[in-house]
Amino acid sequence: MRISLVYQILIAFILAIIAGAIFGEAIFVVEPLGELFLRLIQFVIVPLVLASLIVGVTSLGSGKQMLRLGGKTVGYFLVTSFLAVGIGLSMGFLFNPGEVADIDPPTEEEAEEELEDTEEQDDDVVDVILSIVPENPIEGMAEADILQVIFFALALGIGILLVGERAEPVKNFFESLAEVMFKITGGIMKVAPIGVFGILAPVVGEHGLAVLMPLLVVIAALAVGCLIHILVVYGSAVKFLGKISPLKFFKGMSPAFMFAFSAASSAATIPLSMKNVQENVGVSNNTSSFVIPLGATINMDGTALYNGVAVLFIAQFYGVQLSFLEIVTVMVVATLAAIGTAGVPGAGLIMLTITLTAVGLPLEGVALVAAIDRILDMIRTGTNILGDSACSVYIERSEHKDKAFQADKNAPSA
Ligand code: DAS
Repeated sequence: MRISLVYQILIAFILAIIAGAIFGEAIFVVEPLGELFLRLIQFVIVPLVLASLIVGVTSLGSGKQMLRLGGKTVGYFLVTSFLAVGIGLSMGFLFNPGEVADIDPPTEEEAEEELEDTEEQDDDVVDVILSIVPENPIEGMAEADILQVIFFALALGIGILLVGERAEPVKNFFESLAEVMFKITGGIMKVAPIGVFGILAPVVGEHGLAVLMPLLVVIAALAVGCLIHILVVYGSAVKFLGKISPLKFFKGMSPAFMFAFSAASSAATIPLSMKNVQENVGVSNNTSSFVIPLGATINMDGTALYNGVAVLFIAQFYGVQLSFLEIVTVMVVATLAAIGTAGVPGAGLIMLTITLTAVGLPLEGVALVAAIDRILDMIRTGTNILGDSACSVYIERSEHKDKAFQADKNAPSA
């Protein structure tokens, strides 16, 4: 009897928690399994995003269509991220995590070293936007800088559109490359449960279950906030904008959600998100190959929501009262900074320093939440990838109207 991928991942997830709790740090012996799996995923991401995005763009038709599509997509991303920060702040006020978490504030030097390794990665929003344009596209691909790969793919796709007929061989090349990459991805996904076990068991082995106690309220506030955002914002977007059943959407996206939750990386989930949204939800390859990679890189609703919760937790913990204007500042900064967050583990923690700085909160607070960042990252990353997929449902309906959600004839089968 074949157990479907989502249940295999779920079983691996539960076994990882049990094994981590039983064997503690000894479970680190399985860490290479997780490392190997993530490397396999990283190996396909750049060629997959490049080829599928070029295929997506070149099948969009006129350049005008591209601009309209990009505008709609980014507009949707900003609105949902802004709503997410609002929900995060509301959870912070509701759960009051800073009042109940009876842990000692980090010492000066603890906070110092925590900040050291986040400082140099801090980019302000202008730098992030400028860095999207690659000085050398090959270097951008070699460094797996997804934003630069996306820029390169968009440029190539639009170039192919503008050249027209004579660029047919280039277009055909990328179409077959996309087909090959999807086939390889499908093969790699078969070992996802082993990868998830190798990623997760050491996390539980290191932190144990007890360490979570004092920060459980922060985790609960984030989890409830993300659940509300997923059910209310994404459920409504899928139902009223995409005009498809939210149940079908959530069920269809569950393997990708489980994987994103376990791996805490939107980038690593791109292949599986695209596979699920195409095969289980019916979003066309054109739409998904544009929206999913872009969303996995610049749309981080879970991370924006986490900012709302974490900023309030730290303010409460240090007894700082935020003014209305400071709350609005947090909402704007967290929404924009979410664009700069990379789809890799731990990126949200770096973004938090931008928001804390914007409202003058003690940066030592970063050291407080760093201890459980991996757990928080799992929740926000799972939310992030659902947000990207919900956007692709809205774009599919908006671009294809009543012809939306047909099984995409020319989609590369996995
Ligand atoms: N782990 C990031 C992602 O992959 C999110 C974050 O760190 O906030 O989406």
